Amino acid sequence: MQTILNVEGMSCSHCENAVKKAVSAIDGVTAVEVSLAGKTVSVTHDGRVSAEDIKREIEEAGYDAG
Ligand SMILES: [Cu+2]
Repeated sequence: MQTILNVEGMSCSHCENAVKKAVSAIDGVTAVEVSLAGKTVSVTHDGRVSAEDIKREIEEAGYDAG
């Protein structure tokens, strides 16, 4: 399964890595691609993970996801 979300608030590669790290830590996530320029995160995951789970992790890391 793949979920693509918009991420607001990333301004540098550190932010990009912070989002990648936070989302990668979710149980059931197998791949994460973050685009700083495109303000998106593309997440490959299994059925245990919902878009809400991903959103929550990104928000806990300090960014806005939608
Ligand atoms: Cu940054």
